Amino acid sequence: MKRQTLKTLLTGSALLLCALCVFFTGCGNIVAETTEEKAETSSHSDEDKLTIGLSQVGSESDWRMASTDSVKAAFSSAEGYNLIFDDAQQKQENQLKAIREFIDQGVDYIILDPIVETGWDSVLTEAREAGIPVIVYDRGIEVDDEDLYVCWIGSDFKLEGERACVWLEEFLASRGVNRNINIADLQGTLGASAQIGRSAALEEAVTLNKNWRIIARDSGDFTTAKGKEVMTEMLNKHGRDINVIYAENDNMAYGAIEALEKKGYTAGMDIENGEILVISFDATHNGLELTLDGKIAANTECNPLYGPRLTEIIDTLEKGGSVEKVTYIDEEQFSGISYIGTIQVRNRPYTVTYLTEDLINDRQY
Ligand code: GYE
Repeated sequence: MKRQTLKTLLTGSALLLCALCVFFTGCGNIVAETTEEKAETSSHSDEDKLTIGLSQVGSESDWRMASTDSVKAAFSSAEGYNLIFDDAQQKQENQLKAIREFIDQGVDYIILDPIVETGWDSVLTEAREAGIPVIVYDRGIEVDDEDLYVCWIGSDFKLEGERACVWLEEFLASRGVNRNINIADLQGTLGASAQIGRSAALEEAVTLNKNWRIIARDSGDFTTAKGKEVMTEMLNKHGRDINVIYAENDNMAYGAIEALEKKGYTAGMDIENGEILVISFDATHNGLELTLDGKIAANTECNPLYGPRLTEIIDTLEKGGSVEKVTYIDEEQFSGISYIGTIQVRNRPYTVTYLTEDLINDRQY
């Protein structure tokens, strides 16, 4: 009886144990299911999101930071994107690596702001083989097969340079300056389309204006620090012989101004009295403040707000629409002087906006 009871008890316990096991396993299953379900739900909503691999040049300038802020805001998770952002620190090899990683990750789109124009054929062929569309923006690329990318949207950098040079011609004419003009060209990253276009426009202008000469030319890599360093070397060599600094972006202009002020020179428009006239590009907030002060004579805008333009392209593609292969964006030009209101470039008028503090504060970057 006792044995029987024990047996019954044991059997009962075993049954209870089994029941508990079943229950807990069940529970386990329920827990697992719930987690799985959850994972599925969130991966579902993640799946709804487009995954974008974006290869950014670096963080070398104010312009670049504004551009990064713009794309990050536009491709936010709240807007329905899963953005994989890579900062290449101004090295093309880092961009090539990032693009290959995007391909491995199977992103939906690759967006590229290329540091330099050449060297993209192989990696873009790999992207095409993986069936991933590539959108290029800001700086451009040179590839054998234009079908390697869907489209490019960016600035006409040569036109920016032409506008800057025509402004200088008009300014010198308005002041009756007839002397030889010695120019120091502070170039951007060599091989970048922003550098190629802006430098080419200056070369052309020097050919057209017989009394203009480029007496110094070197790359400041679009940064303040390098701009200052290169300008210091140029001033050591040429000193007051330099009349005009053609800085191919605002950050190099800041560096150049710091360098010349350190040596006791003045950045300004009175060339006849030894001031050094600075021309710049980008029209960022600080660049425009210096333009309002007259330390930068004219500042030709390069608009960095690419986020909304890129999401619009992707929206169109997602809806099965087609996009323009090449799109140039409209840009402005600013100066702290009021009397050059319009210039003629490529046979059409371009406005030069007379700056005010309010205008600077109303801008988005
Ligand atoms: O002018 C400069 C930046 O690619 C247009 O790159 C851009 C240039 C811009 O570093 O500030």
